[in-house]
Amino acid sequence: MKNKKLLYAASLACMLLMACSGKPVVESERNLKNVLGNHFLVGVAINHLQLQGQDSAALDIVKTHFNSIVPENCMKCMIIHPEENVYDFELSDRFVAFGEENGMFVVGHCLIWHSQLASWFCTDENGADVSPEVLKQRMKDHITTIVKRYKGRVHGWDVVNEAILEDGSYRNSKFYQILGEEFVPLAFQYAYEADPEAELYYNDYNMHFEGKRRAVIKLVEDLKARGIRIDAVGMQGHVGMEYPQISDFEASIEAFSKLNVKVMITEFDMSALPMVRYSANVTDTVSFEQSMNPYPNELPSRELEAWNKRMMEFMNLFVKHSRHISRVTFWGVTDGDSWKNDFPMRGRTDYPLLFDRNYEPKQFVKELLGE
Ligand code: 9MR
Repeated sequence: MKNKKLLYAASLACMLLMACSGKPVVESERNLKNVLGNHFLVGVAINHLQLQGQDSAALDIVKTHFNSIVPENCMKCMIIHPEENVYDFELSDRFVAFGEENGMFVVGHCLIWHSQLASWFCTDENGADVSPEVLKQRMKDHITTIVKRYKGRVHGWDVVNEAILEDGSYRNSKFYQILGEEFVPLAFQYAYEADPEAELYYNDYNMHFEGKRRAVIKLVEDLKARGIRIDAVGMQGHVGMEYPQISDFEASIEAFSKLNVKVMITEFDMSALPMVRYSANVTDTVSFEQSMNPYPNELPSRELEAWNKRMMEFMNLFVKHSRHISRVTFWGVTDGDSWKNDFPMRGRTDYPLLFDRNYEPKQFVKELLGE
């Protein structure tokens, strides 16, 4: 309740600020980026359809409510760098241009990730693993080419994504197998050299697990001790109705806040469906079961109310820690866009985002806007 009041007070202060600055407060300015903008950037992931001009209604929402964007898929290795000497910048160019045209804080996602990695990246012509030297060179070429292309235009990069497991051990990815833990500092160093002005982030899901929390703290401390730039820890936040406990999530925000880096909530969505898996690792899938898809037509009002309430609890948590949290990004615009409809079980109907399938704001958004 106290936090809720805080949120309203903040939004009121924001309105007052605008009024005092001489800028008229018109109806169209009651949007998320104005209401939350004095706490943190309000971001959203942009998908292929939007970039290809096939979903202008979603783009209108993006322009109205958000001041930061991240590409949901188009900068992933498989898409942007499908073969060793082939880059495909078509969609990423459009993505960056859209951010620039709309004066947004543009985030690049993601430079080094075990998943959606083009098959050539870690193997030689016989399919065997490349040597550490070759992999370092490939990482350097990949990072340098992409980061330099958007130098000064992409403001922050998810440099390394999902390198650590819940128990705190390193994921046994090809990068880890060939280079050991060293692939992380190398990636950050290459990114820094390509654009010394860009912010650089480590990004992961399930950051509320104690083991992962500890390992990420160590990762950040080690980079800093070696004088390697890291600006933020990105907590993805693919959460559900039953997980995680907000107190566990908060413990990680607090722990990362003490590291002298920013904290960012980078991929927030909240599944309204029964929990199947808490992992956000894209290969952790299970086969479809009707009983796990209880709301194929609409989310019943009781469940919707519970979803709105829990979203507000998370938002209040972010506002409470906004001295350290510099950005909160949602992983898609409408429920229809969400990867959660197909993960971890393909073919479910989920309701994890701020706008429904008719592009209407959920009650959570209306409340934030004071409606
Ligand atoms: O939402 C993304 C989905 O459309 C893709 O199919 C999938 C694989 O590339 O990646 C999803 O986004 C992931 C993000 O890039 C990294 N963190 C976990 C996200 C959900 O899997």
